[in-house]
Amino acid sequence: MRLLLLTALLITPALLFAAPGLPHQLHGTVEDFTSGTLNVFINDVNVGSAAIQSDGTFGKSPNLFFVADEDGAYAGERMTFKINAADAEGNVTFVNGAVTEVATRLVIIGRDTPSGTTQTTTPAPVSVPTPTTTTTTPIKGDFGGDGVVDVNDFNYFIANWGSPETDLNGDGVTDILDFNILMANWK
Ligand SMILES: [Ca+2]
Ligand SMILES: [Ca+2]
Repeated sequence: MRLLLLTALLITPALLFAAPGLPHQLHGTVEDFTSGTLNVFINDVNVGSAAIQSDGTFGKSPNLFFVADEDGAYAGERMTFKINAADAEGNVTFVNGAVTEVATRLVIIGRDTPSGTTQTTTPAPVSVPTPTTTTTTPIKGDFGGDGVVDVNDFNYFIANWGSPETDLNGDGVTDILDFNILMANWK
């Protein structure tokens, strides 16, 4: 019994640290290369290698490429690249379960253009601003102009029934159609 308990105590911590994280899938292009290997490093440790295809791509179907996270310890770490053994541009932050497109190339001292490495990000949803509407047109049916359609407007409306005076829909007469508009705008 005591031996079993001791064994359990020894195994439990190992299980806790062994939880694997989802891999991070990488694919993209390697400038000026049509063969060789793109190596991925985290903290100077080679964590994955992808074959560069004849069209300069890597990680494309059917040669999908994943950086595994067997110990669940890579989230937030920075992945850097080497083309064969030579330093390549850019870095990608490891995110469990993410898919990142990378365009990389050799680091060349004195290259005057910025880094060629890109990381796709899910664009943030565009928030459509609520237009600030200034009510410049008077409320239909507010004949008194006090901002509300109420009994005063109603009385005036009824008094002008049939006339163009309180016509709200533009047909030249005040009738049931205008009454409906009046009711729709009732305070
Ligand atoms: Ca009114
Ligand atoms: Ca009318």
